[in-house]
Parts: sequence; structure tokens; C-alpha cells
Amino acid sequence: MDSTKLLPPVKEALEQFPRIFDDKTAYASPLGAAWAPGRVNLIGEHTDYNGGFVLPMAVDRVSAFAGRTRQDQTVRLWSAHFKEYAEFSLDGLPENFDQQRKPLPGWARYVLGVGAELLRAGITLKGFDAVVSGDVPLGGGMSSSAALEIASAEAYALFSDHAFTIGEKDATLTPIETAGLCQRAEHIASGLRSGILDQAASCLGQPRKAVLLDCRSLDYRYLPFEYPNVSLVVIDTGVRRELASSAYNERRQQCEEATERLRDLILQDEPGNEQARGIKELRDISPEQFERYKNQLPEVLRKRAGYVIAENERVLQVVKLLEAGQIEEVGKILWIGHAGLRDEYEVSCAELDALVDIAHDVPGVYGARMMGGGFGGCTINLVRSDAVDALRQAVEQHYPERTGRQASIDICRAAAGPGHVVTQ
Ligand code: GAF
Repeated sequence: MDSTKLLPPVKEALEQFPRIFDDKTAYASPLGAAWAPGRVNLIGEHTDYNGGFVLPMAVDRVSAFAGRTRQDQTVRLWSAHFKEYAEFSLDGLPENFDQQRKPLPGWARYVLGVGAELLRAGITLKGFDAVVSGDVPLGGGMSSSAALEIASAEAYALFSDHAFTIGEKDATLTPIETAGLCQRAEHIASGLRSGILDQAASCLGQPRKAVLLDCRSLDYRYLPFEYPNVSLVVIDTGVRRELASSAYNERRQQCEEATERLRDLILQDEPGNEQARGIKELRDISPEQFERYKNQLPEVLRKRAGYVIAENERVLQVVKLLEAGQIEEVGKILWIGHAGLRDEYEVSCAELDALVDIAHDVPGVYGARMMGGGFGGCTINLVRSDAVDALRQAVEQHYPERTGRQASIDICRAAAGPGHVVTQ
């Protein structure tokens, strides 16, 4: 194996493992590593749990495990980032999940959650020891938790001596099944009622491609994303909000309520309308139906539903533009998406708005918007490559004066999904 080709977090975890664990346990198994990427989402925010469309790309930032299979059912983990140790047992899972979850640090709960869901699916697992490393900004809107979950699934597969496999052909779990399983793990590990966007984006990643996913049917197709003169710039506000997960669950609940009310309003008017009878999610309500009935909704629900229905249309618009190679036009839709997230969905914050405003004034920035759940994290910027330095300078100059904080800027590339390697 040529170790220079390994991603930095994979290398780091492989290097650290012998120092952290090898002197403590005798293993009869080879050293291996498993990893999975974070993601950016070009457009389609908060549409996933409304049965809608999303257009993400996995990126070249990963969460990684390196370690060895154990002879028993214990999982022992060392986080290179938190410099923290965690241990749990696969015995008794998923039944004793809650009991085992409580004493664990947040990051290890995701690994436990994935183990619990794999066992619930009837898959046999083995214990392992591993170092966990990564370079997806934590809690930064680039799906660090989904990267950790998918990397966990890959790690369980690797360290269970391939008692189960993840892949397209003849595998135990397809990538999209793995995404669904890890989404359930996220729900039980963190209480966030997330959609499938993050896990699917990580599982389905391909270099130089975005993936259009229908979050209801789970059908997907790839769109080339190869623009040599355009950079995908991610700018991290540095803001993390504790309450983001309850606000997220509240949005989800508001969407469910708006759906029911709109369906009832349509059916009151048109009792024989079969399409309306089948309305289950905001995805099922057309922009025309919404226009007709929106004024009968309470203001908050009108704003939430209005945003989601329009955002879903924006995804389809961006797909058409990408197919026509009109990347500058895509940028214009990102600005509009941000305004909706800020004013209607109300999941932005002063720092995200500041970054989008600053980007707006830089010639060569085609578009920018907040990304992910919101209330902090990062923005995605579609930038003509020769304008990246000007954007960096503008952020360095204006962001601290507007917010009292420093932002960090990163250029990302659409990259491959999960992987693993056995070294010795
Ligand atoms: C978070 C969630 F985990 C996703 O499922 C998605 O809803 C996203 O917020 C908003 O688009 O990342």
C-alpha cells in the first residue's frame, strides 16, 4: 500500500493506532482503516424530510477509523480530535442502547447507534479497537456526524471480517440502505429527526459529480460537476448553537402541520380531489395549490411551507441549469435560497447572513447561501476561481468587524464515497 495516497485523517489514524492500543491488547487480525466523506449541498435545504429533492456532493474531507478486530464483543475507541477514550459492548444491543448511550461522549454515541442499527437489521458484528480521526469541521454544516456514521458502518464491515458488505452488487447493504440505517442511528444517537440528505450524500459520493436524490423514492442520478474555472468555497462562521437540534425538530413538526392543514383546506374546497387525498408531505403540494390556499394558514406555517415548496422547485431549476452548463445562473438561485432560509424558514443567523452579504459584494462570486441545518455552521459559495483570493480578503476584512469572530475558508472538491484498506 502506498501510504502517500491515503487521505490525511486515514494516515493519522493508522499512525496513531499502534501507539494508543497495540501495547495493550494482542490481536490476531490485520490493521485496517475505513472512512467516509462529509458533504456540501448545492441546493435543496430542509427538503429531504419533506419528501423532496436534494443536490449534494460528497467532498474531500472524511471521518476515518483505523484499528483491528478483537476476539470479543467490545468496541474501544480513541478520538484523535477530542483526545478522549470511549468503550461499549455489542452484547445486548440494540435492547440496552439507552443504558449504554448515557455514559458515552457525543461522538461515540453515533458509533454505538450504527452498531445497534446493524444488529437490529440482523447483521452479526465483531468487537474492535480503533482510533477515530477526521477533517470534516465538527458541527459545521458539512455533515460531520453523517460522515462518522457511514465511516462507522464501513468500519463494522471491515472489522467483522466482511461478515457483511456495503456496495452496489451482491452486497448485504446497498449504499442507500446503509444511508437509511445510519439516518436511524442518528435519530437514536442524537435525537435529531434528520432527513436522509447527509448520509445519502456521503454514501453516494463520486469524484466530479453531484447527485440528485429524490428523498421519497430514494432514486438518484449523477450530474457532472466539472467546472475548471469554478471553485466550491466553504466558509465556516465558527458558530455552533446548542439549541439547533430542537429548532430543527420544530421546523420538521411545522412542516407536518402545514401539510395536514393544506390538505384539509384543499379537500374542503374540492372533496372529490383524489390527488389531494393522497397528500402526505409538502412535496405533494404544487406551487399553484400553495398560492391558492396559503393565506388561510397561520403566518409561521405559511412561511415554512412557502420556503420548502419553492426550494424544491429551485432544485429542479438548478438541475436544468447544470445540464445546460449555466453555472453562473446556478449562483443566482443560491442567493434566493439563502433569502428563503433567512426570512421564511428562519434558520439562518447574523454570522451566516454576514458571510453571504460579504460574498455578495465580491465580483466573481456567482452565489452563496447558508448550508445544512442552520443556526451556525458554514456557507457554500460558488466562485470564479480567480476571485477566490478577493473573497478571502473581503471575509478577512469585514467578517471580524461585523461579528467579532474569525471565519475559516476552505476550497472543496466533489469526491468519492466511503472506502477501506487493509494494511498488514
Ligand atoms: C441537516 C439534516 F441532518 C439533513 O437531513 C437536512 O435536513 C439538512 O440539515 C437541511 O437540509 O444537515
